[in-house]
Order: sequence, then structure tokens, then C-alpha cells
Amino acid sequence: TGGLVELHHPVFKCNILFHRKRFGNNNVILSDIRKPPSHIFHSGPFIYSDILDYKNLREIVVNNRITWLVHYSALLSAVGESNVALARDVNITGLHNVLDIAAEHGLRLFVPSTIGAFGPTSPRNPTPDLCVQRPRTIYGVSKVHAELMGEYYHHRYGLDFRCLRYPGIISADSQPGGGTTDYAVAIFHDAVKTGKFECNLKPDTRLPMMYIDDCLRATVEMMEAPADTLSMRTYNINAMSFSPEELAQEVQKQLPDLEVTYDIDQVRQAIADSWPMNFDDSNLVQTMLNYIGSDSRIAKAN
Ligand code: VAH
Repeated sequence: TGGLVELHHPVFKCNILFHRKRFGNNNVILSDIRKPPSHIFHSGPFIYSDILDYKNLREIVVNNRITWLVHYSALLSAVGESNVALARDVNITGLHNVLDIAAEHGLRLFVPSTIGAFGPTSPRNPTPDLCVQRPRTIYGVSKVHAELMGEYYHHRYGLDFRCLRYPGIISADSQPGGGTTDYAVAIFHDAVKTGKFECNLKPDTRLPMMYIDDCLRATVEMMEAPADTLSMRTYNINAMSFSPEELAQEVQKQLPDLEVTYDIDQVRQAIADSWPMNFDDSNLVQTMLNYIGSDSRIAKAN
């Protein structure tokens, strides 16, 4: 059948290897505005593309008989605040391009949303799927827009739009990508490289987080679920919540000499203080239980 195109963001480069293992190297095309690291570049097809080049995206979809599209191109929360115009172009105009191409060619479309799609007036502990969403970043606003546009295209044009609101994703394969949760990736790199880590969030800042392998498995299960099992287009997905001091203590159990200091980034701190502390993903769990069946199959998948 057709391939799967992944329009990428640095944090998810390793996504492609997971999907290639599952669907076959030549059935998954990585597409990005910059060449990926060589171990990914040489693992299967790569096509250069700019998310703002609608015609080129359409050529890639048609010429490669694409059937599923996984759209990760976005400027994350902190970097978006330092370049709002670019974040608006990539996160919103880029999304419009992907929605139109997916609707025109009948693609199954996955677009991630985020804990950043909530704001200071949302319930924070826990945060349910359906509640007030008034985020205070261009990233969060663009992701609420993506959720609403995906739902509209589903009801208006029948687009098979699927969306998970990701927590902060922790992956050893990639460097922090300009997000508010970057500290939870940087600590591992710095602990190994220098034995010293300077955290840019307050020690007690609690945020939802998830390990990349769990994120990838959940995304594939979401993409493979029969359309009629999904009662909503967008779901929260949860794994754990922790604070910088809790994470530092865990890392120091493995590297006792790790020295942790704090130099608060006020922009990131204000964003983190407006985000969920804990995520309620009970709707997703029930939906996937209905699809995957008994707990034993979930246990096996884990
Ligand atoms: C960010 N890591 O911090 C991203 C993510 C859950 C947050 O969207 O912006």
C-alpha cells in the first residue's frame, strides 16, 4: 500500500526508526527541512521538504502513493515566543497545508497536540480532555487551532484526523528542541557529558512527561485503531508527572556526583506555571481498551 510520510521536528527524529521497524524501511518516508543525522538518513527514504511549500508536499504525497501522514513540524513553546511570526507560519500555515493535502487525497492524518494547549484558566490537577483552553503561547494557540481545524475537517470533509496531546517527551536520541520541558532531556546529556546540570525551571515545577518509546507505541496504536473506535479526534495521553528536583534525585541514584543548580528562565517558568500538572487520559484509556480488548493485551504491549 502507500507509504507513511513523517514531517519532522528534531525531538522526534527517532520516531522514524520505530515506524520503519514496524512498517518496513521503504514504506516510511522521512521528510524534513534539514538532513537528519546519518544513522537516520541511511535507514530509509528521505525527501527534503518545506512545510510551507504546498505544491512540493502534494508532489511527495502523490508520487509516493502516501496513505498516512504524521505531521510533527512545529516551533515549540519557548522558541515560538522568540519568533512568533515564524511559529505562526510553520504551526498554522503549515498545518493548513497538511490538512488540505490530507483531505484532498484521503490520507489518515496524525497531528500531535500538547499539554501546552491548556492555559492558566484550565483545570491543572488533573486536566481533563474537555475544558477551557486559553493558552498563553503562540505554540499553544496554534495547537488549539490544529485541534479545532482537524475536528472541523473531519466533520465537514470526512478527514480521518487523529490527535494526541503529548506531555513533555523524553528521548536520548535527540537534543532539546526549544520547549519548556527541555530540562528533562538536557539533564541526561549534561549528567553524562559534564556531571553538572543547571536547571531553568524551579525545583518544584510539576509537569506531565512521557518516555519516547511509550509515546511512539501510543501514536502507532492511535493510528492503527479502527476509525469507528474513536469517539473523539483529540485525546490527552498521560504517563507520569514529576518535578526537576524529583528527576534530579533519580538521576543522582545512578550518578551520585551529579551537581544540580538552578538558574530560572522566567519565560519558560511562566509557561510551565500555566500548564497542566497532571493529565487525565481516562477517555483514551477506555477507547484503546475497547479497541485492543482485554487488559492482558495491554499488559503484553507494555
Ligand atoms: C514544549 N516539549 O515544551 C514541548 C511540549 C509538552 C511540551 O509541547 O514546548
